[in-house]
Amino acid sequence: MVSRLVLVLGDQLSHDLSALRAGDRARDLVVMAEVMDEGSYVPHHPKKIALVLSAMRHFADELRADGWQVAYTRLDDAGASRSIVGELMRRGEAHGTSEVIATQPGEWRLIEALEAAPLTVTQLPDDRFICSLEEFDAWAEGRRELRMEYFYREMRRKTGFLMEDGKPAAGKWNFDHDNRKPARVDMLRARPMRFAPDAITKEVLDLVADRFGGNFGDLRPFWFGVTAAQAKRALDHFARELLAGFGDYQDAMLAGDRFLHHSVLSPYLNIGLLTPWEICTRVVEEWTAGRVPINAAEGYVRQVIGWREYMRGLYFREGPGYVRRNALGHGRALPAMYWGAPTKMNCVSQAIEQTQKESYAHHIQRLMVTGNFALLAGIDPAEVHEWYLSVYADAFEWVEAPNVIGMSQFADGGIVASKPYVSSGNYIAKMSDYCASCAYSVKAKTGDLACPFNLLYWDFLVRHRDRFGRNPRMGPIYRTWDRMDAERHHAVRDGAAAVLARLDAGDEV
Ligand code: DLZ
Ligand code: SF4
Repeated sequence: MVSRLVLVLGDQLSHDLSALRAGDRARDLVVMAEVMDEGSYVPHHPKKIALVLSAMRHFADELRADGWQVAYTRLDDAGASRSIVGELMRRGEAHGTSEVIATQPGEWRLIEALEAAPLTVTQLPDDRFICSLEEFDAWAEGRRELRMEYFYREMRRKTGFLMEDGKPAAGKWNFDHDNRKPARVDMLRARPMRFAPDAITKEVLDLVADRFGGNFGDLRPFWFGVTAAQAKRALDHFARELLAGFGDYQDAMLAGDRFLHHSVLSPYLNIGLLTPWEICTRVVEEWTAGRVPINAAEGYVRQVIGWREYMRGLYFREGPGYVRRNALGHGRALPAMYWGAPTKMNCVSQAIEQTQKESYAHHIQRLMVTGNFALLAGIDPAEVHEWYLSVYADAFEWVEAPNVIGMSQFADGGIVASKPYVSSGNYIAKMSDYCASCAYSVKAKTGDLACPFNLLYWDFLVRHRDRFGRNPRMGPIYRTWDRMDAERHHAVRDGAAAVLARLDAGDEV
């Protein structure tokens, strides 16, 4: 006899999940379900689907070994329904209960589905985060501006990470200024740890190839870890081999090196195989032992306890309508190159090719290449949001939407970012080796060879002058434009119009 169902979703694979803590091994039944609705609400990258499904199957085995009864639905099970709620109802009917304990999902869509279900569902807070939603709201309440930096300092104080006698370690809160170095190709640089697929993963890979083989993205080779033990090994490897250079090179991009010093731990963290405490404890340990510089440890800890938690707080604070915001009124369709069609822009081509192969690109590729281009070209932010949610293995809406709608596309009108993250080709030229082998010239500001980022940058600023012209941080940029002569103005705007017309016609850019 089962008294309640305990729901565990594909990104809730943590043994100390609030729903599991509230459940009773002796009387409750854990429900885990591979369902088509979750596999297809956006066209997920096949690697992302395989990661989630294989990690779910491994986690279910761990729960059984830990004494839980688990009702696990495989995607190809006969008689299974399409949705999480459908599976809860089916299991409930079979076991004579309509009571469900869940941990609040990371997406409004599912929260609302659970609320509307004809079941008695208790949604417990997801406390696998440093900051609770109540705590975030209390921090945000009454502030004119929500600045990540101040939130981050609160989280440093709360956790004690990199704190000495109540003060920030090494005398400063933030060492970002040191973290902007370009990088050189280094054949000896370590790579993120790779894992060979075991029998469970191999079975999942066949299933995903069969059901989702038409989605954008390469399924194989598949090398992600799929258990907490593997994720821990990947963390340890990162801390020992790569962390030291993480700070210096975190914004660098190289055609021949997809990962540089990035940890690629976000897919594990965001499905629950690692906790923020575990990661930060390990990173701080390396700094305390004198093995990594402060700018590396601080930069990494800031991403985890600062930025990531701040994104989550905002997503839930802003409500379900956030993903539909479009403050700049952008409506252009997402160009086919985002789904792998050819482009002559080497930076975009490199970022998208590695996205296709790895289901991963690092933050500057996402923000300053694909995100920057979409914003400059005036792409509909809802389409941009859906693309990022689809293609990245670490993308779940609570973290992806504020990064894309807010930070990258300025579609929330300035809640996350105080000014739009736009740049000409100069930034990409400085931080990468992409421009050297590009069909365009980053030095050319006008003319047929001009880098499209150079043309679209000014065109964007002029189009949106009403909104940004009075922003004190953007004044100098507009003054630079005003100093250019009329001929240059025409050449830039005509060049930009030609690029946009090619995009609209579906021609290669
Ligand atoms: C992303 C994903 C995929 C592809 N498949 C499943 C699934 O079959 N079953 C499941 O429980 N969860 C899956 N997920 C993760 C959910 O989409 C995720 O829990 C919600 O989007 C909330 O973040
Ligand atoms: Fe990208 Fe422009 Fe550089 Fe080409 S020249 S790689 S389009 S920034």
